Amino acid sequence: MKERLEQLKLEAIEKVEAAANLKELQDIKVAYLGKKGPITEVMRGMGKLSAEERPVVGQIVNVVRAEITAKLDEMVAKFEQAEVEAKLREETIDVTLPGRKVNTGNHHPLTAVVEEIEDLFLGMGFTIAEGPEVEQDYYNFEALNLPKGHPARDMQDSFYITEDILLRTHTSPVQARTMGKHEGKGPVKIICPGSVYRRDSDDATHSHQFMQIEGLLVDENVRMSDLKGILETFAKKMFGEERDIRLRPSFFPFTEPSVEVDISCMMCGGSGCNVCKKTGWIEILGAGMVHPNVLEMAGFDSKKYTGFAFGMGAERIAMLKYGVDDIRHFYTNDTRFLKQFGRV
Ligand code: 2U9
Repeated sequence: MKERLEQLKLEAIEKVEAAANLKELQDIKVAYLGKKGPITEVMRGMGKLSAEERPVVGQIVNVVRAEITAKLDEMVAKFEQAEVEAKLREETIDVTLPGRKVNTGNHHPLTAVVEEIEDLFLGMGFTIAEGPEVEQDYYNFEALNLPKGHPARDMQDSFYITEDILLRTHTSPVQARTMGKHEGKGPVKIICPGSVYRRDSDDATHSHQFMQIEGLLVDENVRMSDLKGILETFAKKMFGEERDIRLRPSFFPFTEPSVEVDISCMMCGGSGCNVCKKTGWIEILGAGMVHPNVLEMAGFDSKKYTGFAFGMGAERIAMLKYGVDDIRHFYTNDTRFLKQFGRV
């Protein structure tokens, strides 16, 4: 029996040492030390031994069990340690790795330009006025000296919703509404940014929806020279101090006299290039002195009050400022285009 136990011990220890993982160790433990194992079987047979033999064999069984258990514990500890080490290796943080890029996003170039223009005029004492994009015919046309039948309010150019309601074709109705609220008392000094809608075919320079920024100053003694000074300041701040402006006669129903305003070419400095079509000048906006009819319709005494107004397309300004060659880039949301502008 003693030899049998010795044999079992050696066999078990050999298997424990050859085990490849914790699962195999557990199986060996059950196989040798479990209730159905050979050692338990030996212990069961001890009843048949003599009184002298029993404590001797019992002692040997205890030693064999203890040695197998010790070997098992040693190997379990080894595997557990190896497992911990592997896990630590796997979860090691390489503090020298570069961090993940955080996408912060940026303003849409059009938003950036509109905000820049707003800031510029706020700095010159203007306030921002807004109004509805779905507008009454009266404010969009009539109040701006464009009576029914006037060629400039051609049905072809406007999105009508009913006979009297349309999508505004310019932000001028905001000025008309604001003047009405002043009840004939100046000053009115506002800029009106916002979306406008025209039944145009979209191409590189036209869009059926675009952003306008218009301005209006109505007070006593407002002169054309005030308009020129304000627009010159705007042009220099927006396109560089070395820019000049020039005013060319034009016609708008709501202003008299009316002008178109050119800026000296920011590409060639005025010597002539492809951008300015060899003229040295680029048109950036329209303007004029508010027509007396418009003042009167808004409740202002045109003998006491005069005013100037101007209007520009924000896309055109952004295209000139950033060298964008197609207005549709602003609406197609191609991130390759939008990302170029960074946080402006
Ligand atoms: C009131 C009185 C007068 C606004 C004006 C222009 C000239 C003008 C165009 C520029 C390019 C429109 O976006 S565009 O196509 N605008 O040329 N706008 S004066 O005059 C007003 C507005 C409101 C009560």
